[in-house]
Amino acid sequence: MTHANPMTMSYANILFAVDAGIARLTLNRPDRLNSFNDAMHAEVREALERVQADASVRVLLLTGAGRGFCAGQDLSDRNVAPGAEPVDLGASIERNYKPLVLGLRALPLPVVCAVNGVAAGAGANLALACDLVLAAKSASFIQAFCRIGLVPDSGGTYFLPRLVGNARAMGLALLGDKLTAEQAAQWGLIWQCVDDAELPAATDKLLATLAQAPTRGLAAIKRALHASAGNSLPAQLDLERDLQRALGAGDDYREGVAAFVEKRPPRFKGR
Ligand code: T3D
Repeated sequence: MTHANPMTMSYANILFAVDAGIARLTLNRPDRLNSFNDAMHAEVREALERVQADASVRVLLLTGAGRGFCAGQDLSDRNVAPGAEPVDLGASIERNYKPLVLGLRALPLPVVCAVNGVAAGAGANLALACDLVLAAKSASFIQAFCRIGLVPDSGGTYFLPRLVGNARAMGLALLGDKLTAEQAAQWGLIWQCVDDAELPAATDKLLATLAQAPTRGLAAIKRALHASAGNSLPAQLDLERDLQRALGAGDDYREGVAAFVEKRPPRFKGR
């Protein structure tokens, strides 16, 4: 499907385009397996601000160029040689990784991650911060932090135990072994693993579905599921009530019910 006004923005370290309700953000430093430096972080932040500000966007895709998805922080970007001045990694997290993860989680639309190759370090946890993760069979997930004396960041210590339980989270984080995409899907770390050749078509199909969906309703589902980890059952029931009340007053709910009654496909506007 082609939109009347497809929009492509020019960046040095990412590709970003909006078309037909779909925003596509591709990490684009393939010679470094799309690892993050400050410049790439800044471009991703700006692209996410565009997504947030553009009411026509109904779904966001995050993926990587080349053979990798993302290898986390660019380890060649700073001097950490023995004897060098210590670097403040906390400042890097505060400035870059924390806003990135929180920004993706807070976006009021579904975020799809198509993991096209290896996802290591913060790259693995960036994928887990997305709402639906598809991965090519040849892709893998590596909690590489322990190999360089660090702790999983970008939400790794939050997502892993919640997604796969403590035993598997400990194994992944303490050993830093490669987890294949197939195993990741079997463990419930990701939504789906598909054959490499099928990843583009499977991703496009998912994006097309989500771009036609009742976006405001999906945003509420995302919000409720994310809130459930920290809520009691009564608090969660209250949240569901409040969200349902707001959605029940919306156009998409009326359209969904009308379409059901009239036995026709719904035409959701995302409101
Ligand atoms: O700001 C902060 O530092 C705090 C935040 C930290 C967040 C983090 O993400 S810390 C963890 C950083 N990431 C890693 O430790 C992963 C490092 N990479 C790897 O272990 C391996 O590259 C992979 C397992 C991901 C893939 O292995 P392989 O054999 O498929 O590829 P390769 O040959 O290692 O990498 C290909 C090229 O990409 C290579 O460059 P070359 O030799 O062709 O010129 C390699 O150096 C480069 N590359 C891969 N990962 C990184 C990288 N360059 C810079 N930084 C990287 N993270």
